Amino acid sequence: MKMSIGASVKDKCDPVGGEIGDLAVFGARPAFEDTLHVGRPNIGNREALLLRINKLLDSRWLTNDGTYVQEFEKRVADLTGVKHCIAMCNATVALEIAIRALGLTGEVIVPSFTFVATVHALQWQQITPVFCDIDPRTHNIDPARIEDLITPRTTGIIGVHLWGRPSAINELQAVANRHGLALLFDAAQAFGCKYRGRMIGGFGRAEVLSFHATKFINSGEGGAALTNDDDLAARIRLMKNFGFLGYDEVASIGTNGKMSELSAALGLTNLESIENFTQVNRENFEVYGRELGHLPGLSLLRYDEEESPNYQYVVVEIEAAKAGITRDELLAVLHAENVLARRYFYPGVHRMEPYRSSFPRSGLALPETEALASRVLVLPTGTAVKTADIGKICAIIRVAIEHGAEISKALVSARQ
Ligand code: T4K
Repeated sequence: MKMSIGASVKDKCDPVGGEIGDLAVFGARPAFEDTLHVGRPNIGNREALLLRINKLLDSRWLTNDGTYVQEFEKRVADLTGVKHCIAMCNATVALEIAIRALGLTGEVIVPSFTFVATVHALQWQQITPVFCDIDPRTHNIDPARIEDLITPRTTGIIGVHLWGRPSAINELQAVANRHGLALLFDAAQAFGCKYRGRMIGGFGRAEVLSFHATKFINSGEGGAALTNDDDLAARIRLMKNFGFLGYDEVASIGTNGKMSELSAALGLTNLESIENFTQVNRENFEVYGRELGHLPGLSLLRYDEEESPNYQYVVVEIEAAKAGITRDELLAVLHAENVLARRYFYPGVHRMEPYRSSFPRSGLALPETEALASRVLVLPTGTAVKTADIGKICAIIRVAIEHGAEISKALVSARQ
């Protein structure tokens, strides 16, 4: 009996012998009534959170280095084994403050294949970002390409631990040492992860974490700078609180980068569920791995257990020539089914403003970044996504690839 894609994908998750007319992108009913997102927040124990919020309201102390922020900083410092954790309102401000406290000026080398905030944090301080290409195997900055980019104006390097997978830290540190450059890590996605047996947080001069709603552990909005350097920590602490040393005494320029007590309450509560979040993420990842393992032209980015991954991102690369369908066509198929997969970090920061206008030719030196930006797709995971949903998502992807050429042709003619 011939089964249609609609029946198989949408009801049975078994797309044998389907017809492309049953896909929502061609007008059929979407597989999901409610949209599935990348980055639905992981939520810990509600009662524990409400208890904390009640105490907070009773205390009438809502921000400015309250007890929850202090406790959150201590927990994060203990967990990462780093001497100082300075919690802040988000990772973007934490990056800006760390960059300023490190005294970076002139030019700083940074990957373009990252969330735009990494680069904006430099530009915001009037520092010129110098884009470095990535290693296509790791998606992280390629240390072998850095020395060619160093000029007399270069003061630092920012490595990003993308998807929670650590950068080539030793190699980056060696380049930084050779040239007297400060090394800073954007560890926004890497909370809980390790590099060669040591927790992310204590590498380089400082590392910055994000606790945004979409992150593995969230505090709604939130971030932190981590460092083992006492002086740097003191400068960062001052800067995130207007430069105040005490009542009426301002020691330096500063801003308002403080984390609120409400955010810290959420962060502390979610931290208590860290093992559960990791387990759910890992199980989701394994289901994706089993279901998508052997599709032509699709490869799933793997994690190394030794690096204690948080599995917060399920990242696939689509090679159109083998899959028969482009990444963007697959994205259109998924979006029509209400699966809001994302093209992180398309098209690369160098193709976003103001960088596109300032450095119109930078793409020429970023072939790996440009190629990768056209291949990557990030799929929904986290505690809000059910195993059955993942089965359905994978069934849609299987159908899309099994009928890749046909779907591609139909989409092209629909556009004409
Ligand atoms: N460096 C790196 C490497 C980063 O990845 C990030 C943040 C930063 C620095 C800066 O950190 P923060 O300053 O934000 O602390 C999201 C996040 O907003 C962003 O934090 C994150 N990286 C980036 C990878 O993803 P967008 O532009 O994709 O969209 P957004 O925030 O609207 O959320 C994505 C999806 O999540 C939506 O489809 C809906 C869902 N969502 C979102 C929120 C906020 C929810 O379901 N509930 C929510 O509360 O950036």
